[in-house]
Amino acid sequence: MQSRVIILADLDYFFAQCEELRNSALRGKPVVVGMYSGRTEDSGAVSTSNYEAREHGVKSGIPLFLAKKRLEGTDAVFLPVDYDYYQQISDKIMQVLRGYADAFEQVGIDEAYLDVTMRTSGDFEAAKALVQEMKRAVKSQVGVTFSAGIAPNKLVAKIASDIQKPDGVTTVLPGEVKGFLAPLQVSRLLGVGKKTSAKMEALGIKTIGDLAGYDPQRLIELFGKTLGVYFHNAANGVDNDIVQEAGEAESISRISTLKENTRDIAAITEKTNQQIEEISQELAQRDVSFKQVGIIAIMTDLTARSRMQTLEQPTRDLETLRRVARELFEKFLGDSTLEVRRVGVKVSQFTKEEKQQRQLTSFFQNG
Ligand code: DCP
Ligand code: CA
Ligand code: CA
Repeated sequence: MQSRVIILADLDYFFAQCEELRNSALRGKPVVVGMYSGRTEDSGAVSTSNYEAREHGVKSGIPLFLAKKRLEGTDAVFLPVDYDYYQQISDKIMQVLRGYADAFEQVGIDEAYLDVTMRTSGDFEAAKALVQEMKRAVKSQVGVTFSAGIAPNKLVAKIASDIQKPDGVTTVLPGEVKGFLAPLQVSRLLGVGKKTSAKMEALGIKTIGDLAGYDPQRLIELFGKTLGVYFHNAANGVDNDIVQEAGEAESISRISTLKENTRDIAAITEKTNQQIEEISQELAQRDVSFKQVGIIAIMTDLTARSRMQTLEQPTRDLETLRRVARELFEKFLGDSTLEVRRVGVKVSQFTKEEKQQRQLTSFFQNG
């Protein structure tokens, strides 16, 4: 399978840039947007600041009184957070960006992932040109700049977007992923906070490269299965998470009525195999694999029952789906005495497989 082309666009110094947008007299001056707690005149924290203010060590999260002190003697402007206004600007920008994506996923108020694999035919040079076009469009239609990362997956695109700011672009080609990540601090990875990075440092793991080379079995012992597997995959630049609109269907399912009420597994699987045929086509269209299979049965008394199974590995194999659905129905019929009226099949937990990269799951299976 060819590599995906994923963009993460992150708006520059967003709240402060919005303030500059509505009042151009602010441009060139240090601008600090603060969350005032109201206890005293200066109590509260910095929400964000523009790059002029950052030169004085003023950044998100520091106390406002400290920001005041650091900006003493400058023509700095302090403003309170106006969330509704930033939301309006964000909505406009997201609408523009959405037009450039095969699939679009907004994250928070100032970031969005774009899957542009199809429209660029998987070509990263085309993606770079596309980002320049997006930048021009957002600048001319809304008046705001953003920085972007272009990479084979969301994890790397996000980290790349942080490298050149403001108004920058960083591209990481599929073959460059490991080398790009290796020298970076582990704290760049989502989920590695102060506590975790301290724990890792005590183990001699400082960089993402250190983490990538660390024994995965040991990581699981230290951090548990879920986190251990995630850390290993993330450090190796493996991330199959798909770009998906929040609220977009995260499952594919079919349900239909049987010719007659029955407890006959052959009659049931005849119906579900038709459904599975359709589900399989949709999986191919969306280019996703699934990890979870569910069945549903509506009984003659109209109660609904469901059963679910999570697979060892994601798959899109038709035979596997047929087999698992059949097994679930066989078990289910053993648990009930009623006849079945309607049946359904559902697949969920979608991923996009990057076959060329070694997966921890297969790593364990092969020893
Ligand atoms: N924000 C906040 N408090 C924080 C961090 C962020 O209120 N501790 C708000 C203000 C930011 C917005 O969220 O403008 C987006 O956060 P980012 O982390 O993306 O930071 P900026 O967009 O401000 O700056 P950058 O140019 O580094 O992306
Ligand atoms: Ca930002
Ligand atoms: Ca952000």
